[in-house]
Amino acid sequence: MAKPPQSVEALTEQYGPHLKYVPPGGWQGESLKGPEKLVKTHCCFCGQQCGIQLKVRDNQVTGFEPWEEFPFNRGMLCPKGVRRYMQSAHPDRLLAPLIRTDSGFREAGWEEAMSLTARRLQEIQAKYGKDSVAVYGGASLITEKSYLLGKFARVALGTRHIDYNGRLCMVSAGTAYKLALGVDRNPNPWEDIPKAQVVLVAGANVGECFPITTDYLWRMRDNGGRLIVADPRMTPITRNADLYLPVRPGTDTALFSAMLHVIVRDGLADLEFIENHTNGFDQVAEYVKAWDPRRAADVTGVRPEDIEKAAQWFGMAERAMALHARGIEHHSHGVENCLALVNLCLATGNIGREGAGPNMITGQGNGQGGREHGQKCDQLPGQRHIADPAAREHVAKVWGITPEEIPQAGYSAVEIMEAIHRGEIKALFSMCFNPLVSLPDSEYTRAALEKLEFFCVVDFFLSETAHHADVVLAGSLQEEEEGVVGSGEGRVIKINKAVDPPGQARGDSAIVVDLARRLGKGQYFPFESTREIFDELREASRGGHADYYGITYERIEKEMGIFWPCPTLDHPGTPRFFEGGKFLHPDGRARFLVAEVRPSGDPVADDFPTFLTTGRVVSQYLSGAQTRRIGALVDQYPNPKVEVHPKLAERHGILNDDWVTVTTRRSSITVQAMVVRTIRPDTVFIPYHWPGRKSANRLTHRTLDPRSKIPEFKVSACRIEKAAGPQGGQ
Ligand SMILES: Nc1nc2c(c(=O)[nH]1)N[C@H]1C(S)=C(S)[C@@H](COP(=O)(O)OP(=O)(O)OC[C@H]3O[C@@H](n4cnc5c(=O)[nH]c(N)nc54)[C@H](O)[C@@H]3O)O[C@H]1N2
Ligand SMILES: Nc1nc2c(c(=O)[nH]1)N[C@H]1C(S)=C(S)[C@@H](COP(=O)(O)OP(=O)(O)OC[C@H]3O[C@@H](n4cnc5c(=O)[nH]c(N)nc54)[C@H](O)[C@@H]3O)O[C@H]1N2
Ligand code: SF4
Ligand SMILES: [Mo]
Repeated sequence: MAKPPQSVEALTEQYGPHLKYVPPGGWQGESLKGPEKLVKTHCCFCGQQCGIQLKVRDNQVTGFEPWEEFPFNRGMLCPKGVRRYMQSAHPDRLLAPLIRTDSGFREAGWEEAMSLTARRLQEIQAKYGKDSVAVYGGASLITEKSYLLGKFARVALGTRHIDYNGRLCMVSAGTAYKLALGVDRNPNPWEDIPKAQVVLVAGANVGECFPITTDYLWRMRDNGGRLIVADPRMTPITRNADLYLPVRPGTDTALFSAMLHVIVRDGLADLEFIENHTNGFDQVAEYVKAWDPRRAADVTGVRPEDIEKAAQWFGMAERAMALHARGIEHHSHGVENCLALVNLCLATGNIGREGAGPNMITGQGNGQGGREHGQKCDQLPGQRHIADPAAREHVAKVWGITPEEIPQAGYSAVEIMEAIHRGEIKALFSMCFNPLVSLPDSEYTRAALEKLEFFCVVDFFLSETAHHADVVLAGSLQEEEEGVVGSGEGRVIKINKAVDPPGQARGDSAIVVDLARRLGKGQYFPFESTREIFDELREASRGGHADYYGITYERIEKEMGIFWPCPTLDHPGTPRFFEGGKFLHPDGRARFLVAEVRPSGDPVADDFPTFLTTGRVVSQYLSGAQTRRIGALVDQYPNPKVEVHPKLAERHGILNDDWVTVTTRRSSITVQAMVVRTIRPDTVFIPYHWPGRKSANRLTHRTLDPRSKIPEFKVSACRIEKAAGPQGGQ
């Protein structure tokens, strides 16, 4: 179907200044008359998954109450959590399916939209083969939906290609942990943090992105522990840090290698632990010999004496933890960065004990659960590998098909875009992903979306990506279907249904099941509820690393969540991994792997001399599709700004609030300056929550980590110059 061109201007116009809405019943639902009830559930935003009680009246979420008993956050919430209820009854909510016409979208009935979708997918597969259709999932979806999508792609469509937005998120850490420790999960429950004597926070803006974790860090410090922060920016927690390492973007492997160098040199390594529980130490020790703190200081910009101090604190502590997030993971060597940090913990015996271990801080709401049960391109449920014959056999049996019928591994998220450009993939079914804003090099993404012969999006808002769809199916908010999510800790918790989808909107899982039936595969999709999907997932995960068999909805509610693996109904769950030095590789040992220091994919040069790094601010969430619609959050940070150090600003004659054009090898955007002393003078930072002309991802590049396939969002080469005013008027 011909698509009317979507200009950057049109999208900026539509999604630029955000409105201050008042929903039909008023924000507090003042005019609603029905009885009020409270529903215990979790925040729909980040991976902390705070417990919250939603206030419900007349099938509308009208507010919230804290849920003091939920152990993780004990009633605390951040600015996003306290506003999430404002999505319910939002005027932008999609209430019926939309079909593209030559003059824009028109509303359609479900019968028409679904039969069109099924027909187009079938026609395209008949013409170009099964693998010409790809599926995108998302880690904001409850685990049942992510399991269902994996099965839908492989059984209903029979395509190899399914991947999800978590590919832009925790995959470098997941890949590294799997390689080194044998499993993709955090070793420690969060209650371990206050027990650590030293915590190294590397590339995580805990204050703005994981606000509730700051409470755990402060308790650690109240107990006498020390906080070390490695970040090119002095993020809010740095004010209370004992040591700050202002690392140059893209150089963490050198920093951690030098720390290990000092630890080995000074005899701080735990040789007994290394001998009894690990392999490969000698090669790593040999590699880091060349990385003395002076050499690392040249590369990282961190003073050698600070590297020495960090290493000594970490090496001498009885209990040390490393917490890391996307700052060290969003790199073309993100896996190396994480391996280098894991090596530090293994070398000092800091793992498998209270208050000791490396831990990735999971980002997305269901970042953990969403990466365990098959919506990744190379994965089957239970965190099994799709190429493993035993895994294929087990899952095929649960699905009622033969192992040969399960397709092999397909492309990852960015690779799917590349395959669309090559003409290999012709149709895309996308649920819970806004790639036009979130993928690097957004002009490339836009061109790919325009090339598709058929594109179907399931969302509750008309995201920027959905503007390019042929069919938009009105799906559900988190509070509109019951299910489970896995929090960053590895705790499986229960999302309770608070309201029905409004208008003609439907539950996401009902949409997928309906589509599978229309594709002639109804016998494999007999589900009438998410509970039935969960029960099948339990069987499918049985015996895998992420074994959910012993977890039931009832147990979760009674026990305030259960940590996987939980293989039997009377198993207590597994909050802490690797106790007693038992790792999940077949020989039970952890692996030291050499983490080579490698350059970034978009090197600085004379014409692009400054590092650009991108990330988040506290009041916005991801692509902003949700938070840019919540007036009270928009007010806190209405437009992206570029953080510039006073020295760099002075060199370019830039004052606070001046307009600045930031240019990379791809494109340029013009935003206002925020002149701050809290960033390295060779680096600028732009948050990425906006589309169109305000999109940081117009600037970023598509270099991927070869193993995790994560894009390098954290380092681009750029130049900045003062601009006369906003580009084309903003
Ligand atoms: N408010 C808010 N909270 C969120 C989200 C959100 O969108 N908004 N998203 C959630 C999700 S999905 C995620 S993944 C997490 C992300 O959470 P974080 O990873 O904490 O957030 P980012 O802002 O992406 O980047 C973290 C830090 O990395 C630093 N950094 C940049 N380059 C480097 C580098 O080369 N080395 C080091 N050591 N640090 C570097 C940045 O300065 C930044 O302070 O947040 C979750 N929580
Ligand atoms: N430059 C730069 N780019 C980045 C990053 C960065 O640091 N810098 N960070 C990356 C990271 S860590 C992440 S996680 C990605 C996130 O990137 P995205 O996943 O694209 O971001 P979201 O905003 O979560 O988009 C999800 C879409 O799904 C919809 N949605 C949410 N929940 C549901 C649901 O339950 N059902 C349905 N049907 N739809 C739903 C939302 O309305 C939204 O339109 O961005 C990445 N992009
Ligand atoms: S910290 Fe995360 S889960 Fe908790 S309220 Fe904020 S956004 Fe929601
Ligand atoms: Mo993320």
